[in-house]
Amino acid sequence: MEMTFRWFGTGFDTVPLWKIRQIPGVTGVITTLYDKEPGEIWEPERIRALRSEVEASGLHISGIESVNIHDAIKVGSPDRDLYIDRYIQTLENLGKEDIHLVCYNFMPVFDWTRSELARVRPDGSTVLAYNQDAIDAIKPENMFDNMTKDANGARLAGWEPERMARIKELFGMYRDVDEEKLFENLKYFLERIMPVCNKYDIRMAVHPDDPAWPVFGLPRIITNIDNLKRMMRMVDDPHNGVTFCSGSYGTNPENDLPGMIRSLPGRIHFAHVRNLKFNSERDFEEAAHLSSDGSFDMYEIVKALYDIGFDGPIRPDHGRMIWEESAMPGYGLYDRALGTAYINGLWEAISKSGR
Ligand SMILES: [Mn+2]
Repeated sequence: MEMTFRWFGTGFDTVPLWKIRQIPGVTGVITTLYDKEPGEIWEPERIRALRSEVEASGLHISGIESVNIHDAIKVGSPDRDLYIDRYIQTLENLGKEDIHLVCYNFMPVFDWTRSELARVRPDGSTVLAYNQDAIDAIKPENMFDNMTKDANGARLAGWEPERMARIKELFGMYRDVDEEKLFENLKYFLERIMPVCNKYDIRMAVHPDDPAWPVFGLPRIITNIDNLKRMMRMVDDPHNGVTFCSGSYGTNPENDLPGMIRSLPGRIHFAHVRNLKFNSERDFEEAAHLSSDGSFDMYEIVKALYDIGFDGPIRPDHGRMIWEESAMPGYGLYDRALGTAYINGLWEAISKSGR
């Protein structure tokens, strides 16, 4: 594995590259052009400038999270080919800059969803949390206000104000899209992009839906191992792979996380490692990465990645907000740096005990 850290880019991230460079073991960043709308082409000059900036700090670009997918592609509307052509052009431009990993998601309307962005934990830290009853009480059109009120002024990925202003139109677009249709449209998209992925050796890594079940009556398909296997079979190319995000799949306690990892050898291209604490079946909050702070066995998760020979980028995922840091919720420096050190420690111990 390669230890990496998510970085949203200068002007968007509160954490500068030089601080990331000082976290032991981190050699790469997972980054993006945060101002790009889904459907826009990423110009070679912009990608080159991003690459130069990252490399000047002594790091490199380990992958892109994310190149977002236009709704026309997800709903399969007649203009989807135009947007797929643009996506292919972006992939080509990334490939030419020696970038070989792209994370994306296939969630309708809403990206990752939480009911709170700053729930206070017993130790005084704040975390993102999800309560099903609270979500059930919110109208979809009010989700944006709910999501952004505790965002410390940050622009949240997937919750851009321009997008949320079109919320009713978006719901209309997805009216006739069910799970089957979503699978079909994903297949169509993947089949069209595989040639460029093969040409430049770009690994596509779909991020799971978070939480891993339908919200607001919208279908969600990247939720469990059966659906993942179906997706791998339907476009059976090693470049069609997954982002294994423990925190997202783990929202459903029926997902056996180490078991899922072990059944996807060669198809996990990127790993997000974090922990959740379940307070009840309908309520969870994000926790420190340490196993004992949450509900997951982080040793077993990291060991499964080690055992399948995982060689892609790994990154700590959402951290708690601690030590009076003010940052995009989930994306402060301190707790993610602690998470990095912990994952590195698990990895070293596992690799040495296997000798
Ligand atoms: Mn994730």
